[in-house]
Amino acid sequence: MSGVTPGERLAARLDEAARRGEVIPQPSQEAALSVADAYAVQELAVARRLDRGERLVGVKMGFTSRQKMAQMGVDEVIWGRLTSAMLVPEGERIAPDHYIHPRVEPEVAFLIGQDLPVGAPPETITSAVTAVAPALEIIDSRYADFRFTLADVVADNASAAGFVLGAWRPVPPSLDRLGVLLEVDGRMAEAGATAAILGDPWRSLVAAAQLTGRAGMPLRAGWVVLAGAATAAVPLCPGEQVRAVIESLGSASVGVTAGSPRP
Ligand code: OOG
Ligand code: MG
Repeated sequence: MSGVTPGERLAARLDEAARRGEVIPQPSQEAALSVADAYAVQELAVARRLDRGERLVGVKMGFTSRQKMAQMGVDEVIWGRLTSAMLVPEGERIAPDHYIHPRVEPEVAFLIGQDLPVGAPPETITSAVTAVAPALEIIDSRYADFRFTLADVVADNASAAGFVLGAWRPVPPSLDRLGVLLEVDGRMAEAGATAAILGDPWRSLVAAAQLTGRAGMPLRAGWVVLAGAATAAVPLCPGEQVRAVIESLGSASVGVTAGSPRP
């Protein structure tokens, strides 16, 4: 016996797939995978990144909007881990060859100002937020055509690949009625509103604190929480410039270099 568990083996395959920009088969097609097991695989896969020197810098929420649930064919909110290597500086141009089939989506980001105890009440959770920012999330499923079950995508760290933060700003009085635009090369690709995020992005923040707390990973000072996409995601293609604009919060943008064609 090698002593390697099936969860560790799957975590290694997912981690390698992300590093190499290669797809792997959906785990659920090979063996039964519960959502709880999938979160354990996610933790193991991200631990490999941490072993290479990346730092945990926050969490991302997934499927907090009906648009995303419908686009991806799932019906439950999930979460994933953000690491330091995933942060793409605002305005940067990224190389497309690094990804498999990246997509981009507009999000609201929260900055956590203090460590949160497990089981903190919603008021404590919301008052720990010191700033908010418009954000872009780059997602890149390690499965062909972004096809997965809920457990598959949880194991794959909720398709996390990168994120871009616009300027942090003080917490506004409310966040639930802000218009959201996703622009590609200056043209509108998707439009929506922050209300699409569980009715109010604050609900997503509270859910993030509760879900991660229950998993023994409560939110910490300095962490970022991505509340989940306000619209469907769009493909991120070589040569493009993408911008998320959130009413009264500002914008976050990222470019993609022309890149080299895939072999
Ligand atoms: C999973 C990630 C979902 C969101 O904002 O809803 C997500 C996926 O769509 O592949 O990040
Ligand atoms: Mg997202």
